[in-house]
Amino acid sequence: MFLPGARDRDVGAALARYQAEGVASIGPVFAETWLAALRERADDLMLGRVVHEGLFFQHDAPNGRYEDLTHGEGYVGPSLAYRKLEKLEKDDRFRALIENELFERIARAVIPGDVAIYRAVLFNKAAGGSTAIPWHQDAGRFWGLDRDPVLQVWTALDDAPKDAGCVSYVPGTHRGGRATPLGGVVPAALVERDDAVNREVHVPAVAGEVLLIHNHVWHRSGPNTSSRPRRAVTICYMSAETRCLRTKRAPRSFVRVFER
Ligand SMILES: O=C(O)CCC(=O)C(=O)O
Repeated sequence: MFLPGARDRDVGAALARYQAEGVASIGPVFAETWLAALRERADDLMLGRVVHEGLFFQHDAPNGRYEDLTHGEGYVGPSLAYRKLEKLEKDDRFRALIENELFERIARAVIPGDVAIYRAVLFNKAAGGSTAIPWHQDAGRFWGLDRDPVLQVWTALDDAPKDAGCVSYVPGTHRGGRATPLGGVVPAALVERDDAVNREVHVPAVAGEVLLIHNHVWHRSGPNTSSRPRRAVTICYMSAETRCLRTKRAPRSFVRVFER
């Protein structure tokens, strides 16, 4: 799974940067054979060649506009233009990624006690199209939890240069907490007030590179204008004590991944 030495890499400096800036790279971590296996599985899931009950799918909007995405349609047939797949923990290969020893070490350095995941997501940007993701935070009432998670571990399965829609962020914004109580998309007025576009830092990544992303940092990603797919997996780790507050349906319980 790992590049030589990567499993035991010292991540102290990256953790300090993540705490200070809100995003930090720990560099390329995964070997090409493992990345190829994950890319193959991502495509097999989108094409319906591997099926897991309960996997969440959201297809890209035909016009590539975030505002025009449809919600609740799920799997709409074989296509490599799904924007997002969730519940990757149902898949054995992605489960192995979620539970790898390096990610465990990182999660335990940030999160006291037993660790669960809020979500494990494929963010897919099909070649020559796809949807830009606007400035957002991954927290707030929208997430329906009794506390906000703080750690997302993002892995590039393909090279993700700027023209393929790399992640970008506004350094330090995580220290301001939630931009709105609701969370999610940061309202345009706040983006303008805080001059986000001029403070934006792009984080082009190579295949196998891993980023630590604080849930409160303002981040976004552009469309993929390149001729290659851009697939990435993000895993949100949190304390296993985190409770779901939703009342309209039965509260969610979260998959525990690292227990003492
Ligand atoms: O991979 C991307 O394009 C965006 C990732 C992201 O926004 C997230 O993990 O919340």
